[in-house]
Amino acid sequence: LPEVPSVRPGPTAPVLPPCPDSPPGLVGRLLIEFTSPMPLERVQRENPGVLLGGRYTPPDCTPAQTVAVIIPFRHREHHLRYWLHYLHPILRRQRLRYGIYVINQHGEDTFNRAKLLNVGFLEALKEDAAYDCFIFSDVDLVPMDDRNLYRCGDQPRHFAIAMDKFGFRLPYAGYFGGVSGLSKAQFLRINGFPNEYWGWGGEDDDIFNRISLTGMKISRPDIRIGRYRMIKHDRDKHNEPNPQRFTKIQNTKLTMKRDGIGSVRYQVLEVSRQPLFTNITVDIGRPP
Ligand code: UDH
Repeated sequence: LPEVPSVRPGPTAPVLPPCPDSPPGLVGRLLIEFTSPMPLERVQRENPGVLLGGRYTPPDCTPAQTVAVIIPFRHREHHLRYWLHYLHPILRRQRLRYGIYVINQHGEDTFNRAKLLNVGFLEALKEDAAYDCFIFSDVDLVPMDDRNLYRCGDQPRHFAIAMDKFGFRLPYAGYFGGVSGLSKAQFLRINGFPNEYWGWGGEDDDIFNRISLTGMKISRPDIRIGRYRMIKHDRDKHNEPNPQRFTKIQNTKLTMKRDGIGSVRYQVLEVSRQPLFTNITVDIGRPP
């Protein structure tokens, strides 16, 4: 007979206290630069507490939320290394329970940021149904202050409000680009993000419209805290400005019911759990 290991009731695991609202040990303003080389081995070595797939849970407290960070991606490995290098320690200091999902668009057809974010929402939930907060972050944006907490609140949150490339100001009142966060309920309430913005631009304004049209308001950090450095880059191939974006954002009210998380079609080609993130390569099709 196979030996059955005897399970003895051991000492019960200690119940950790809830994580504090303002995490102790934040450092505030950070020095962010993108000149020193950043090999992935170094980033791995410096983040030993991160589990396979880029998962982390604070060892000393129980967080109120479980956060999925979703990154739209194609051919930006160099940016991703800086992002991981800076963000893992920040998210750890913020005492978040989180996972990092890089949603990699397969092939060379026109890029579609918002559709990739929809895929990230669904695929993260397939991995862990506990995710209740979704942070959507471009791969080239690093916060300059760790008091900019990557959490969800009672309204959708815009984090990247003061980027260096815009002179550390909001470029316009309805700007919702770069880094944003919605709870699961908020995301579903707006039917997720549009799938029909191919190429650069407009999708963030459409998301802003969805939020306003459902009666929600954007919440933002203090302008001194919501500062970001963007890794300088040229325009990518196959992500040209979308000439339809100006008319499309006029029609959110009509399109948001049929185009969103309820209608997204895609095919996952590979899920690969890396030491610091989960890579999901996906075929999202091409513009009609
Ligand atoms: N992204 C990729 N690969 C691509 C295109 C976009 O990963 O080929 C992702 C990435 O996360 C990026 C985000 O989509 O951060 C937004 O795309 P973007 O960085 O191209 O958009 P942004 O508005 O820049 O930051 C537009 C081009 C600016 C050219 C300026 C030349 N001086």
